[in-house]
Amino acid sequence: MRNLPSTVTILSVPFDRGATRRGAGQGPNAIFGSGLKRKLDTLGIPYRVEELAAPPEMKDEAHNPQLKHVQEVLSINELLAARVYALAETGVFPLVLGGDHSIAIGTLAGLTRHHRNLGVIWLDAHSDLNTPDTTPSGNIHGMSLAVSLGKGDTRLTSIGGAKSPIKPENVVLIGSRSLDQGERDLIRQEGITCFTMQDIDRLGMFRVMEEAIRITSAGTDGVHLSFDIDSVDPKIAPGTGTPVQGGLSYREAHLAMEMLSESGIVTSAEFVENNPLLDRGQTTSRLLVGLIASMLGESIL
Ligand code: HAR
Ligand code: MN
Ligand code: MN
Ligand code: MN
Repeated sequence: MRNLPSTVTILSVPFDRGATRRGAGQGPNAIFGSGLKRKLDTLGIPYRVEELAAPPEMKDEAHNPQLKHVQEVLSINELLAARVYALAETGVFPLVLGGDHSIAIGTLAGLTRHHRNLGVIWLDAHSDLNTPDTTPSGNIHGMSLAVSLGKGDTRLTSIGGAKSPIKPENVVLIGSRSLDQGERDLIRQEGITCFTMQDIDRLGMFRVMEEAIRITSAGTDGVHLSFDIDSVDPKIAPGTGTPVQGGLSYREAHLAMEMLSESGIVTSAEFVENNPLLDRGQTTSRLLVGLIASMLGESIL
């Protein structure tokens, strides 16, 4: 075992209004039900658990089909940003359990109030780089990285108050295989490093992760891991709302977590888009417990 963080605060965020399919709101409970606490006890990692209550469903006065459920998304992410900021200030490792990926808006808003120059590793089948102008769905979980780069609806980009937005050169996307045209344009325009599944096929996960670690740790004052479970192939992680074929294998996903742990660069993490209503038994939740353990320092030998 190596590089165990000193204390972890698990923030459970049972929120799923950023997506079309409901169920990711039950993701955190499913992960606990699959033995996360037992696993952390075994690893000897001290932790606390907090739950952020999801906001009540709100009447959307000015319903915008390009920005669905924006009131609820604003409300949960303001709470989350404040909590993550406070945790980062005290030096504990924030481990956020989602919830759909729209909660990355709050996590990153809180982190960038503390870290002036944060690196971000975004493992996802998607890039979540849409804006209200480019979104094909209106779902805000497809916009969270764009918002964190300062692009999109100003109510979303100003969550968490004054902070330094993520710099595109500090972001690395890994596992991408479903990108919309507006997202491709933004990746090119901003010069964001993107390791697609084809890159992983060609270079291997080991080299991709070496590069990702190098890029996100160069000159930064912290690195956040944003792990969307749909980065993993739906054959082994079926419990997710927008599955895309041709994803990471079990070992590729674990190797990524093991290398991040060995590198010692990761200062916060979130695991999102686990939807137990779509899972095959506890296949996906159990996989997540294993991946979180690897990221926190569990080693094979
Ligand atoms: N790109 C599509 C959209 O914007 C799908 C994004 C959805 N899914 C996620 N995000 N799980 O990673 O609607
Ligand atoms: Mn710090
Ligand atoms: Mn995502
Ligand atoms: Mn995704």
